[in-house]
Amino acid sequence: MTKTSTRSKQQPTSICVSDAPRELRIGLVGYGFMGRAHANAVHQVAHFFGKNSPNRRVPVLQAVCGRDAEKLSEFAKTWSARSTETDWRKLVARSDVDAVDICTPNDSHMEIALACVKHGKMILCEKPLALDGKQGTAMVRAVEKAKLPNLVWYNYRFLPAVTLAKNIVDAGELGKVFHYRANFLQDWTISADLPQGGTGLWRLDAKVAGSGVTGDLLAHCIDTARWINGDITEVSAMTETFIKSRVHTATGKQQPVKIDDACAFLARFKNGSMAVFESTRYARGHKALYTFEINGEHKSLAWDLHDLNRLSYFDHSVNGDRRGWSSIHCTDGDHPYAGNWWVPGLGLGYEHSFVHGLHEFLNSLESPKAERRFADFRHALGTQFVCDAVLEAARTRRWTRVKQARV
Ligand code: SOE
Repeated sequence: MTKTSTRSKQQPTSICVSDAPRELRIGLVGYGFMGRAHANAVHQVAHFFGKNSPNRRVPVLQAVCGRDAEKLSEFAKTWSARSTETDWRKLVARSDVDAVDICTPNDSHMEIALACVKHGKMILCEKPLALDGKQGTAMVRAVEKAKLPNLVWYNYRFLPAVTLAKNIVDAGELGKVFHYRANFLQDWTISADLPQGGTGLWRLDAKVAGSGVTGDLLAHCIDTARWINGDITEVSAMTETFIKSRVHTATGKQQPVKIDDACAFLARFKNGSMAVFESTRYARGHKALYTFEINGEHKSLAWDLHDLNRLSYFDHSVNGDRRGWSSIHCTDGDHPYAGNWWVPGLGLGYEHSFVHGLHEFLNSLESPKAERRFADFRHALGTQFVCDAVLEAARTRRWTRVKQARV
């Protein structure tokens, strides 16, 4: 807060340190694609959200951790990190770190998260929560027992058009919901020459990733679906691995590919609605086509990541001669998050979803009893259980009950 001196009106203004917002000192583990997305959110959020809130904590990039010292130093310079560590165990133990942001491949989430709990750190964890529900359960038990604030970065819910869809459904405007459908289509693994393992390509290595498109892409669709339309109770699924072996970057040898390259599943929700989900990395021409549609008695809604500021909206109550799909450009002050940014009509992008997610986390620190808009570990465990059930259903070729996240 800026204060004018009482001694003389001519004196310059000064910052009263005791009134300055308390920092939330974040230690970022991992400096890849997600490290950049999160670091950007850390720097942006206080510029656009929570400015008038006296108890609001202001995140700072206290430390960043990665194994390659050269890349780490480059990252730290680019993103103005205050310090670096090459061993995540040291970062987690530091007394000047309040929260740890885990941006590493999936096989390390549990170990790092459990160490954070031991050191009393808040945790922000990349999705999916863990390799499987068993690991996820241990993580939920630990953070909840220690009462540590926790978040999983399911980011797409925080795009204004997606949040608007949630708000419309929560207001009961759709009436009874009949259908939910979602796709997440990519094409980047079609070449058989692509190896498995290493930067980015760990996503093709089942030991590191846990699963293929199910945990990487469908997990996003499942998170959004459960957030908007409630719990999923049972699933039936098929998966395919089109390229059965790839060179592993660690060994230089051809090794079997154990991830699902593509997955399609049917689901039933607790509210009686039914769903179709599909994801693949073999849909030539599609880079990251995440779409969903929800059909209710009175209204339908549809969204498309490639046109992310728009929500398609159909309202059956409109007179028959004017009835049709409209396209809401969610960039006005009335739309979720949009009013904090630019003037109406100017769109937001992918990176803003992370800024909004961090904003929601900071809100929850300020008002712990307020409704949570982000996926905490428990919600993410529910998503993990759906992923587990999908993989199990594909393996057994049977309808499979989804375990609910009551630990
Ligand atoms: C995979 O290509 C990927 O980067 C996912 O890991 C992200 O979670 C998704 O948002 C975009 O695609």
